[in-house]
Amino acid sequence: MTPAVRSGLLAVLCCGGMALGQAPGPSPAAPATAAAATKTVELKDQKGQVVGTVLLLDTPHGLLLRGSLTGLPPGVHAIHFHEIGTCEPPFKTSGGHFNPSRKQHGMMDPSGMHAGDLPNLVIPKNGKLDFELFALGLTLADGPNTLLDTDGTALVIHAKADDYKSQPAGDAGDRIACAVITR
Ligand SMILES: [Cu+2]
Repeated sequence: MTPAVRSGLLAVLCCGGMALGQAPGPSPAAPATAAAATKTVELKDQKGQVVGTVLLLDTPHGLLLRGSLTGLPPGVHAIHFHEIGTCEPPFKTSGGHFNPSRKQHGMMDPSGMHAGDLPNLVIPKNGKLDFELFALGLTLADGPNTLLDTDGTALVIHAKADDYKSQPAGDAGDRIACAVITR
């Protein structure tokens, strides 16, 4: 007589601890806030007279321009960044507009605009104007849109308004003031 063997089988379904994916710890170092690059440039007219200064201030999105003008003729005047950093009167040596991505001229052109295109300045009767402008995507730091490339760039003010659409430069007329932007 064999004692009945009761084989009790206890199946234990165990909810094994689910491995919790461990998220990587927070990055220990907060991003360093580098001091913004700035540069101040001097605008001169064709006689070599200083007619203004412009502070170029690098931001995460582009360049902020803070300018102060005296002695230029009143009215609406185009202002652009041009592709070469020389200002010999009549300032043709500064070349065409700064245009590293080979676009058409003008904010009104669907295939535009030049990186160096900016809105017009409106100079009052007394010739004094403080202004701020913003150039989206431009920088003083290294990269394709830097104003401080090997030959530099120039900031140029024209005799007439930019119509924002005529090729290649907005029908803005003569170049009446120029500032060299180089390292
Ligand atoms: Cu121009």
